[in-house]
Amino acid sequence: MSAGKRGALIIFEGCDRSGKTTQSRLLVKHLKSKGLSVLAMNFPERSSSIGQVINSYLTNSKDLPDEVIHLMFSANRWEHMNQVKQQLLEGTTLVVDRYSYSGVAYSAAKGLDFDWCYAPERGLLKPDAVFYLRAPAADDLANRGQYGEERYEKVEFQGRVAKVFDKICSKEASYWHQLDASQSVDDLHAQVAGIAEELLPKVANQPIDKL
Ligand code: T5A
Ligand code: NA
Repeated sequence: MSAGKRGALIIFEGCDRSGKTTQSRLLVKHLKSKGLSVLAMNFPERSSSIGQVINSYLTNSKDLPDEVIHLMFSANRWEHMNQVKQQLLEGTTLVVDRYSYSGVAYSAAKGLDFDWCYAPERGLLKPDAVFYLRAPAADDLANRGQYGEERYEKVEFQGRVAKVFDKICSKEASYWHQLDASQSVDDLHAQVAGIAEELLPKVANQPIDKL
């Protein structure tokens, strides 16, 4: 990519086991094979001190009030924003497994107010594209590998999370791409790769927006 052209911020969102990690890895590999500068990231980023608290919460070894863990997930994104911005400006495309929308969806599904949940996300970098891997029914993903080991992996709760993602998807339709998560890995990847390849040259000269 030539100097002065920025990379794209591409997010994968969806319920637990919807295939985000699988698809983000395939997209990274695909874009690299085209000679592009691309990096994978994921939130929560569990290696920082905040990330370690989040990890102990998710693995059920630590309990925290809903509001507190919500703000920690948000802080975990904020602590990486300078680095993300710099990489985008250097021309690197970032493929990110979960972002602010997971933050809002999981907390709102617990009963916290939607606008309250969204407030700490304001000012974070706005994605150029969100791939929303949506399962046709809440229990479609429950038989996928290792479902049920972490805190939120319960069918009824995932159904509520999906409803919040659906609401955000209809509001943010201009850059959200809803894809059927029950398709094969290869079919999904073909759709994702096609959209991403069209997107990259389009955003290269656009300013980076904020949420
Ligand atoms: N969270 C996260 C918040 O509450 N607030 C926040 O702000 C954030 C960022 C951890 C939890 O944190 C919550 C949400 C989560 O509950 P995580 O680390 O992203 O978030 O969760 P993981 O457990 O790593 O990942 P997921 O469970 O979400 O799984 P993925 O990445 O969606 O799915 P993937 O690709 O690992 O695939 C799961 C299984 O399905 C198979 C795979 O081989 C694998 O076995 N599979 C398919 N099978 C059939 N057809 C397909 N198309 C398939 N694609 C994958
Ligand atoms: Na994942």
